[in-house]
Amino acid sequence: MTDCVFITGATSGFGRAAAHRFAAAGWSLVLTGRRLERLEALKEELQGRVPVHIIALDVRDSDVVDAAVAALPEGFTRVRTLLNNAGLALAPQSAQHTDRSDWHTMIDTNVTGLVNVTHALLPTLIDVGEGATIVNVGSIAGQWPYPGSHVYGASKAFVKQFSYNLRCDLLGTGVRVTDLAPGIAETEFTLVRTGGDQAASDALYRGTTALTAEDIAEQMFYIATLPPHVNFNRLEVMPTRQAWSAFAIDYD
Ligand code: NDP
Ligand code: 8X3
Repeated sequence: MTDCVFITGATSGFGRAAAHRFAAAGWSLVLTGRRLERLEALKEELQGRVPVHIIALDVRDSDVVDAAVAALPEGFTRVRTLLNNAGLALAPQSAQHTDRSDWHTMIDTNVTGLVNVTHALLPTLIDVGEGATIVNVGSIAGQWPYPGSHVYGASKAFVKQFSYNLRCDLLGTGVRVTDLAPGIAETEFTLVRTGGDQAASDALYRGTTALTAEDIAEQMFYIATLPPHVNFNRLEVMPTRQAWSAFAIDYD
């Protein structure tokens, strides 16, 4: 039986690139996201090479997630790697100028959605045991503060600590957990964050060299195919052309 990867947020960016990377290595794919047309197009592209099962779902809905996992068809039930990748940032302005609903959407997606999928797939991953892998997509924003990160960065700090805590509880099961924490990467992320402002997204990436979705997909694949006795607890990766900034000081 081929290895099987379950990818959330496969309709764009890292998740879509990961679908291609794991397909290239012959893995069976369970691809999820809300946009069915994109899932269908991806399935069309990849199903000649590997088995592909698509599920249009919103990770925020635990009942839907549980039902989707319970209904995985034969050939897709032995999930060996979970890529908890679905997520988003909203409201790049300062906290005091944001809508509370945007905060809720980030928490519901990046925190609640991620734990929903994890909870649904944990019994399977534990059953697979040695070599099973959970890659939780965190962010440099979960470690380092910056203006406009407010709830987004806090949600990714949750991802980091949840990953570490899972490691404690899963000790002895063989299941690995990694907080993969990228820096700036060019995907649809900034388009979503800015409410569809293509010019703002283009401006952020123009004139520098951001990470690509393929860079992150390669790291996901690397983490998932390490020898079973090796666990990366956290992998933080920035492009060479990104670093930290100075402390801000409020002068008179
Ligand atoms: P994209 O916007 O390109 O992709 C985000 C994916 O998440 C889409 O496939 C989207 O699918 C899915 N998604 C969003 N909300 C939901 C939901 N409620 N239910 C199901 N799926 C959902 O961004 P990236 O590929 O860049 O982002 C992937 C992850 O990487 C995110 O967790 C992000 O926070 C993180 N990240 C991104 C960085 C970057 O600079 N790009 C850096 C660090 C971390 P759909 O809309 O079809 O549901
Ligand atoms: C997204 C990366 O640099 O915008 O998680 O925080 S960054």
